[in-house]
Amino acid sequence: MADDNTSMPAAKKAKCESGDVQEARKDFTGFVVDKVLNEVVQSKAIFVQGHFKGSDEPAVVILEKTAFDRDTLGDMLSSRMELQRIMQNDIYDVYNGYPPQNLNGISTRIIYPATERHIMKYTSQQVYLIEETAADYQNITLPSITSRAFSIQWVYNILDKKAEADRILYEDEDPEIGYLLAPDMKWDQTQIDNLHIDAICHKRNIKSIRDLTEGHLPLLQNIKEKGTEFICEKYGLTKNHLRVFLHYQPSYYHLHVHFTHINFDAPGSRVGQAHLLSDVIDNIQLQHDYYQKKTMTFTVREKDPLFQKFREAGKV
Ligand code: G7M
Repeated sequence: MADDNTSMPAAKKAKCESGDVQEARKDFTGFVVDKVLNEVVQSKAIFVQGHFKGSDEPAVVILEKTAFDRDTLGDMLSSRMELQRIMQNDIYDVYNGYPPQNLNGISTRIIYPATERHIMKYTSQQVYLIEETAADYQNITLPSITSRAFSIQWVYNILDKKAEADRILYEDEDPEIGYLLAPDMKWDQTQIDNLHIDAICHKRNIKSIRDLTEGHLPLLQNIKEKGTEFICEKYGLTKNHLRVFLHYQPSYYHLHVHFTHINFDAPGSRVGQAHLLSDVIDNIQLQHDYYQKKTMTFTVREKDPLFQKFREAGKV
C-alpha cells in the first residue's frame, strides 16, 4: 500500500502543537533525529523519524533533492555559485557547487504528529506480492480497510476547500460525476517531466477499484476525458504523454486517479500497483461486475497491517 485512517484525534493533535513545535516547524530548530527509516539513493531521498523540541509525539520527515529547473539554470550558473575544487587534471575539473539558497531547495515533507502506521510506511522493509480473490477482499481486506486504513481527512479538506484551495487546478462540481484536479503532494510543479496531478472525486463512498461498477462509468469517463483535456491544454501536452491510473491497493480509500507524465517513472506506476484508467473503463464495459469478481494482485509491505492479516489467514 502506498500511504494512512489512523489519524490523531484533534484534541491530542492540538496538545502536541506547543509553541516550541510551531516555531520549530518553521526551520527545524531543536529538532532531534531519532532514526533513519529509509534512504533511496537513486531518488536522493531520506526518510527520518524524529521529534520536535517540546513534543513527545514523533514526526516523520521526508527530504528529497529536487530536479534541476531549466528556467533557473542560467541564473544558478551566472550568479555567485560557490565552487570548492575536488580535483583538477588537464582539462578536467571536479567541484562541489553551492548555489545560492533560493536556487538550492530540498523538497521537505513533514508528517506531524506521525502515527505508528506512518512510521511503518516509511520504514525500509520487504515487499510481497499478494493475490487477493473476491472472497479474500470481503473477508480480509475490507475489514482491514474499515478498521486500519490511513485517515482520508486530508482528502475531505481539499474537497471542502479547507486546505490546498489555492492549488486546485480544475473542478467539476457535479456530486455524481464531478471531481477536482490538484497537484499531488509529491510534485513540486517546477518540471513537466515529473508531472503528477490527482483527480479526487466528489462522491464519498467509493473506496477503491473494487467498488467500481458500470454505474461509475460516467464518472470515470469524465475524469479520463475532461481531466486529460484540461491537463494537456494547461501544460502543452498530448494525451499520449499522460499515464492515467489508479492504485490497488491505494493508500487512501477515497477514489482518486493519478495523472503522471509518461517520462516519469513514478514508483507507484509499477505492475502490482497501477491500473490504467482506460483498462479499468474497458474491463467494466466488458463485464459490469469485473472488479467485484477479479482476483487482484498487489504489492504490500511486510509491516503493513494488511500484510499481517493475509499472513494470519495463511494466504502468504
Ligand atoms: O493512490 P494512493 O492512495 O496510493 O496515492 C495517494 C496520493 O496522494 C499519493 O501520491 C500522495 O503523494 C498523495 N497525497 C497524500 N497526501 C497526504 C496528500 C495531501 O495532503 N495533499 C496532496 N495534494 N496529495 C497528497
